[in-house]
Amino acid sequence: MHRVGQILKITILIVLFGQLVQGQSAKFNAPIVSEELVFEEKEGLLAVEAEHFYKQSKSEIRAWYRTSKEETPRVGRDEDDQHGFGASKNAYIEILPDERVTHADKIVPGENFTNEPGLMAVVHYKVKINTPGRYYVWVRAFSTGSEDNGLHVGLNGTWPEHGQRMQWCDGKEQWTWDSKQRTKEFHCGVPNQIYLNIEKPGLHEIQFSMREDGFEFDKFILTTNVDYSPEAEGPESMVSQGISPTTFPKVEAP
Ligand SMILES: [Ca+2]
Ligand SMILES: [Ca+2]
Ligand SMILES: [Ca+2]
Repeated sequence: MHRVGQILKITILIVLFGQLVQGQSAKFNAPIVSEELVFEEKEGLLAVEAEHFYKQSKSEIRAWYRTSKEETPRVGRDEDDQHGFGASKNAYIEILPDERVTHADKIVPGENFTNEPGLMAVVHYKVKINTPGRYYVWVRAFSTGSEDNGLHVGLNGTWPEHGQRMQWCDGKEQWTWDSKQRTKEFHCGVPNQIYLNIEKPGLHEIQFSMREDGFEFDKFILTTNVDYSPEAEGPESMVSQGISPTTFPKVEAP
């Protein structure tokens, strides 16, 4: 009887601990900025931290989870280390679980991959555009193997052709800026083909959606300059209205 009691006690503790961890992980997919927060473009340049989305949608099968010094989501399979070190503002978001880790793992469209934009794991950002025009989109990503390196970008709920299939081949094992579109001919992507045409000044919404699970997303930039190329953590983001979120604690080098 005594042993049964002990086993029961341990079982209850394990279940409670599991729920605690799960509960905390679930929290890491909640927005940390309010719906009132709007980022602003100035002189043809806009920068936004990926972790500053105000909303997620289509997150039933895959969702974005935040990682920072004190926050490590545990949501199913995720085999690589965390990469908070070197991330802009010491935080990033990742699509989890990551079920397709290597080329050997089977592609399951609608689950671990989707070539269709806007279908799965969408993050939304509010921005104020002062200068209408064509904006080239740059994203800072971290990929460890041959996978986890595709994303889609859209505008005001639409997913134009030139926001589809952003692709990274260079810069493995480090935070890497890129702006290339994967095509049939060029699997590693073509430069200057990822852009959004923003025709009117004012409030707009930028969305990103999953192409590959396990994608790690630090920050994005919109620029009207076709020759622009971001360096290091990129420019600071500017706020048009609302309160800027607080910065996460610095992450030491692994
Ligand atoms: Ca991962
Ligand atoms: Ca993956
Ligand atoms: Ca970041």
